[in-house]
Amino acid sequence: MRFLTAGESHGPELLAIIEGLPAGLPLTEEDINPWLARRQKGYGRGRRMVIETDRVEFRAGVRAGRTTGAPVALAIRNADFKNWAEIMDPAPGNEPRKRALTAARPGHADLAGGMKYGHKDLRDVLERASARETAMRVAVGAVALKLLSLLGVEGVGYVPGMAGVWSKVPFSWELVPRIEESPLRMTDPEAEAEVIRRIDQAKAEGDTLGGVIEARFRGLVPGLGSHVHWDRKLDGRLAQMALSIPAVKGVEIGPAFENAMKRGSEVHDAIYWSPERGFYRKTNRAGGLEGGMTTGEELVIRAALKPIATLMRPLPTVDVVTHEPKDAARERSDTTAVPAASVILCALSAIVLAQAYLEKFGGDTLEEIQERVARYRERVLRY
Ligand code: EPS
Repeated sequence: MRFLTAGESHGPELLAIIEGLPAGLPLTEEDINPWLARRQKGYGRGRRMVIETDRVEFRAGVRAGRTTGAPVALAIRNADFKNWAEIMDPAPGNEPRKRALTAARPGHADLAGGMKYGHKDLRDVLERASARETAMRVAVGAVALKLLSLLGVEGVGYVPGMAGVWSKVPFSWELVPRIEESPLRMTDPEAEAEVIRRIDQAKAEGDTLGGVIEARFRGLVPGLGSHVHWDRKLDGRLAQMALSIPAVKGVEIGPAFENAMKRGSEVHDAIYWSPERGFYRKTNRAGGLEGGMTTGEELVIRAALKPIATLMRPLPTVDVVTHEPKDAARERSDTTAVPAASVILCALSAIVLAQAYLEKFGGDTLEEIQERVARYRERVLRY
């Protein structure tokens, strides 16, 4: 399964083509829209999220509620486009450019993208560098999550800590309804109240906040990915996907940075066997991956998000046209998008996992894949 996306933040719409999905996958727009809604939520978002109500539209590859095996084409309209139609018009003209951005924002793609592509209106960079693009990738991820759910796999994204405050309530699957209701996708109401206070304060001071996000998956078969070649190792593939989320600068599988400071005997997960469960672990400090493959335990992936680069009290920069010192551009933006990023991490990790399932069990129909997964589960239990 592969996919491409296109679309600018303030252009008419976001687009994707997914190729390689099996035929017979039950799929409606309502499988995708709740994930788009989750991604739009979160305390600390800006006014744009009031303008948008993201909804996916199928443009190809789905008939009568099922995939046909043909490429699936998706679209999400940008409601804000009506306010940007002239500025985003693809026709020649619009010179001198309205709302041109020349004061590159430190921490954003503006300067490197401008130098690389030769743009002097940095809007030509920011329109595609914008995290708006993640709306479409979450739609693709929701399709992957639908496929995974029919193979017995469930995923969730949440926020273990942000704005300098760690949750004191450890994750458990029983807390998922709480996470879904939380304005910050946190497990701990006390930590949440403190973070909300800090978001209000940062907003009032024209500043922004980052945090740590985590995605978990349960129900995975062991042996997804491979140890035999570097580019098939699942941890490497998950890390690339995680680091492709705007503002993500670090990633770990399980408590990797904590593990790094301990002895091996305190870190590795002892192996047990029972006739009902087959091979299993009582601990999961490996975060569900060994040797680039799933162990069958829960997969735990964490990522670090730097604070958003658009500051309302801007840092010094240099104008790319005049070369004069200037304050960095102020663009409407969010104070923080950490809760949304946790949904994005879950959806994007699901794409990698769905790809790994399709590689291992690939068939032309969902039924074929389900049969193969069931046979493999039996085999692994008897191993
Ligand atoms: C973003 C800036 C803001 C965010 C946007 C990401 O958009 P705008 O400039 O239109 O106010 O709201 O996020 C989204 C639109 C979204 O759907 O997540 C940026 O500069 O990356």
